This record gives sequence, structure tokens and C-alpha cells, in this order.
Amino acid sequence: MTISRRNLLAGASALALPASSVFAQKALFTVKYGNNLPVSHPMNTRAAEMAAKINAESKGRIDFQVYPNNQLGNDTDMLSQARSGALDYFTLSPLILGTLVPAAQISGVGFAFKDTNQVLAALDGDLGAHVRKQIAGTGTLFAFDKIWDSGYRQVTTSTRPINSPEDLKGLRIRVPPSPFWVSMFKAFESSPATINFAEVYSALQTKVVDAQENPLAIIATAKLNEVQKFCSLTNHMWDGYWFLGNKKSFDRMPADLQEIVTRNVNAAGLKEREDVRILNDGLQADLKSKGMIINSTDADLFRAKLRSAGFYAEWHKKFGAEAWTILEKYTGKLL
Ligand code: X2X
Repeated sequence: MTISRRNLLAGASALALPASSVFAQKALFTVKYGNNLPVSHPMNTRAAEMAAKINAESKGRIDFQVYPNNQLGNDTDMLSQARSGALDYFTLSPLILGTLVPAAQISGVGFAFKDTNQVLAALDGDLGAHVRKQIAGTGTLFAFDKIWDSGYRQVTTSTRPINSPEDLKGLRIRVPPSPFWVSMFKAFESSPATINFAEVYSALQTKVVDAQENPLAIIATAKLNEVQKFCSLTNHMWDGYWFLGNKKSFDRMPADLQEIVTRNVNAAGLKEREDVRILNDGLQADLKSKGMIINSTDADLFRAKLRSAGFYAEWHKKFGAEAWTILEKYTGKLL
């Protein structure tokens, strides 16, 4: 099955409309939130619920509209819209945000965190505070306190399973547009191509690339199993979504409405984390039943490859000693 843009748009407007039409007459603040994930991903089910709550609690003074699935453009487009104020809210991977705020990429350091609890403790704690300060330093964007979850990323290919780092050599793999991702897969001696998520399904289908990497919840909801055969559980990197706001747009609202938005965004983020965790943990059997061949891997081999390629040393230098010390406060010594 191919996903046509029209199908996606039909699904998307069904999600955006109910919340907006009820209060359309009297809204003082009509705001748009865009993201890159299918409507069936927990990010969008929780966002729809959140938007309805914000609209109701504000008694219709806010009309919070959700635009899923790259409906407003790909991540690169939406990032510039969020900076200019054309888009009021946007969820973005810390690593793609790295094109604007290099420090944000620190949560993506591969094989650093023990598990999701450890990453989220760091991002709800000092590491997150450090990153959000840098985001606020842009002057145009800010991030809400609670990062949303995407999960640990796994490699899928149409050609061969990835059992060891050698299997990544020369692999034509799609990575999201981010310096960190390119650097990581260059360290694995792959041949990474940066492509926005909006174009990933068709890039795999037309064999522009042979591989990609994403958490199972995204592989399944975006139906990447239709265009990929092997799924190798590498857990090479945790990824999430900072819930970003355009500062000017947010500052325009009175304090009581700011409070309603902030509380609901953070509460929805916590629920989304739970949903994503359950989904990622339970999807292996489902993907297998749809024909994917799944294998596990030994993380130590991959970490050793990154270490010998100088990956950790390079990023330690780029992030700086201060940020790295905050990271290691949570992960333990990495170098
Ligand atoms: O682009 C991707 O692969 C995705 C959907 O995981 C991100 O948003 C980084």
C-alpha cells in the first residue's frame, strides 16, 4: 500500500477540525501546532486530547489547532515557520534542532544512557535545563519543561540484517537532517543521506536509500515495514521531541492562558511518554507478523566501534566540558 498525501491530509483534518470548529466564533488566539508523525502515533492522539482540553479550559479564547503528518511542510520548513511565528508550536527532535541549537544534540549521544528512565531523568533534570536554556537563547523559540518521547532507535534495511558494526559499512542509510546523525553513521562507515521524515517512505520505496533508523512506534505507525525487510534492534540512540513554542506568540497571551497551555502541554507529554513506552515494548510481534525479520545485537560492539572512530571524543569537544559533565552525572563516565 502506498500512503498518498491526500490520505494523510484527510486523516489530518479530521483530527484538527472538531476542536477548532466548536469555538471558531470567539477565539482570541488561534494557534497552530505542527508535527511530523502519523495521526495514529501517540504524539497525535495525546495532542488531539490536549488541544480539546486547552480549548475547553480557555472557554474558547484559545483555538489550538493540531496539524500532524508534515501537513504544514517537512521538519526543516516547520522549524523556520516556528522561528518566524508562522507556526506557534512545533515538536522537534533535539538532534534536528541541533541545526539551530548545537547543544540540544547532547541527549542523542549513542549508547550513553542505560534506559529510558535514565534519559528522562536527565532531561527532566539538569541536562534538560541546560538544553532549554540554550533553546531560549535563540530569542525566538522556547521549550516546555517535559520532553515528549520517541524511543530508542532501531535500524531497518531492505538488503541485509545488521548483526555487527561491520554490517553498517557502506550502507546507504537515510538519517534525519542533523550534523550529529551524519557524524554517527560516518563513524560506522555507512553512507548516510539526510532526508526529512516527510520523504522517507518514498525514498525507501524508490530505493534512493536502502535503510533508515527509527523507534518501532514510528516504523509501525508510518508503515515503513511495507518498504523494509529487516529490523535490527540496535538501540543506538534515544530520541524525543522538545515541545517548542514561538516566544512572541506565547508572550501575546495573558498569564492565565499561558498557564492553561503550559500545564496541558506538559501533562500530555507525560501521558505520551507512557503510551510510547508501551507501544515500543509491544510491537516486535506485530512487525514480525507483517513479515519483518527482526534480530537483536550486542550494544558493546557498536559502542566500541564509535569509541575507536573517535566519535565520543569529537562530541565531547563540541559540546564542551561543562555540558559533558552534566551528561556524565546521569550516565556515568563515557570517555
Ligand atoms: O525523522 C525521523 O526519523 C523522526 C520522525 O524520527 C524524527 O522526527 C527525528
